[in-house]
Amino acid sequence: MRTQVVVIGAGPAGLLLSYLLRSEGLDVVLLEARSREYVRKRMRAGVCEQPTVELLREIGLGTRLDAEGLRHEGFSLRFDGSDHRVALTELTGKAIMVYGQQEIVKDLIDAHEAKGWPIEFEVSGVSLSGLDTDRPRVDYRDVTGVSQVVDADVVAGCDGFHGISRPAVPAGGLRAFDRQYPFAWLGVLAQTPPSSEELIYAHHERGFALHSMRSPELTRAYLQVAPDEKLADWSDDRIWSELSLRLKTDADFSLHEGPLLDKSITPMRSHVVEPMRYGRLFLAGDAAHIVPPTGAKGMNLAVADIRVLSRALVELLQHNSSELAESYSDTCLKRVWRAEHFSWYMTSMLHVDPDADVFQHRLQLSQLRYTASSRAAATSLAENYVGLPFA
Ligand code: RFL
Ligand code: PHB
Repeated sequence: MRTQVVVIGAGPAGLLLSYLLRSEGLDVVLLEARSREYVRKRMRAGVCEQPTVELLREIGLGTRLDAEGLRHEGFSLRFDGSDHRVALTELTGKAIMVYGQQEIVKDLIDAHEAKGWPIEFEVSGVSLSGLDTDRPRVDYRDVTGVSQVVDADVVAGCDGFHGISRPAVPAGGLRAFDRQYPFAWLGVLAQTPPSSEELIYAHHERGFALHSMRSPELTRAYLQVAPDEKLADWSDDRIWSELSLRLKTDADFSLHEGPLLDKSITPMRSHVVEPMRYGRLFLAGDAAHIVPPTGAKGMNLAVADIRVLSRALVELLQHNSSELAESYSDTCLKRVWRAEHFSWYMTSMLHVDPDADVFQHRLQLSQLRYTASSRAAATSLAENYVGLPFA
């Protein structure tokens, strides 16, 4: 088989890239290891930055987002027993949209299917070769187990943090930057109306808690736990009582409990590789960088990478101009490092570090009080949270 671009991975990054390239008339093969049903149901991010929302509208994918997404103009920082609202829209003129990542994934899959653009689900044994030539090759087995070979002009590694694209780069081809955090998030989805109209990021001596949502009927919440925590040790009752302790206020906040539909534990890590390219392999999204979820940046960074990459590949493959492809990594890494810093900052300000001493604890509370009381500090947080402009 011969194609222009092989995209590995049908998460938000791979699906969006395939959609944008095919809309420009490029020939794409899109490969995904998991099944269609699994990908459509995989529960992850909830917050879309303003630039993400604008891009999805611009490319004709804003209809369901605007009908079902929840526009939020602020969120609460909860500490010392009370709420301190970060007025996102008042401070920046922008807002965020609570719209689940799996809804964006569904919209992108539906858009592919409506146009008759194939996605190969349940492929296995994907391997890359010839990345430093101008004719890279991808070998894989299709859903029926038959071996396939594709010769391409470019391979886009959009296969997430545990994919095969990044490890396919020979030793010395990339430099990695890594930070592990001494905690994880236990996330739940509950069949109960949210207990607050806005997100609540709570700092508590027992650990961080986040109250979020997916719809007027579905609550999403997270608890800071130890990295080696076992899900089996967390009964529904224990989860609700811990959430209610950490989200307690001096006012009359009450948590709406309900059946838990999903529970999972996610370790927290920061990781970046430089450059986001090796020869004809371009890395995008979680394949190139991950952030701890506290700043709600991972999916939004993936979207930002793809906006830059899609233009670069159209220029390269349709107009034989390599300028944007050459600057792809540098352009993206500026935004990536801003988001890495913001995510680290939100994480450090809000979590209880088991290794921190009382001095660090006092610094953390001081930072929270400053953010809550200074318009300048709150504006800095808000402009990062709603998303800095793409360009
Ligand atoms: P994905 O979504 O991991 O997709 C990669 C795809 O590649 C497939 N794959 C392969 N396919 C073929 N061959 C192989 N060898 C393959 N290996 C893997 C996988 O099956 C998958 O379909 O990466 P992508 O597209 O870069 O998207 C990144 C986002 O998923 C991620 O950054 C966000 O979910 C992070 N994140 C959040 N981001 C936000 O912007 N806002 C949030 O509010 C937010 N909250 C979160 C989050 C991530 C979380 N977890 C579970 C890590 C909350 C949580 C709890
Ligand atoms: C979510 O709703 O899943 C969510 C919201 C905000 C975050 C992370 C996750 O910072």
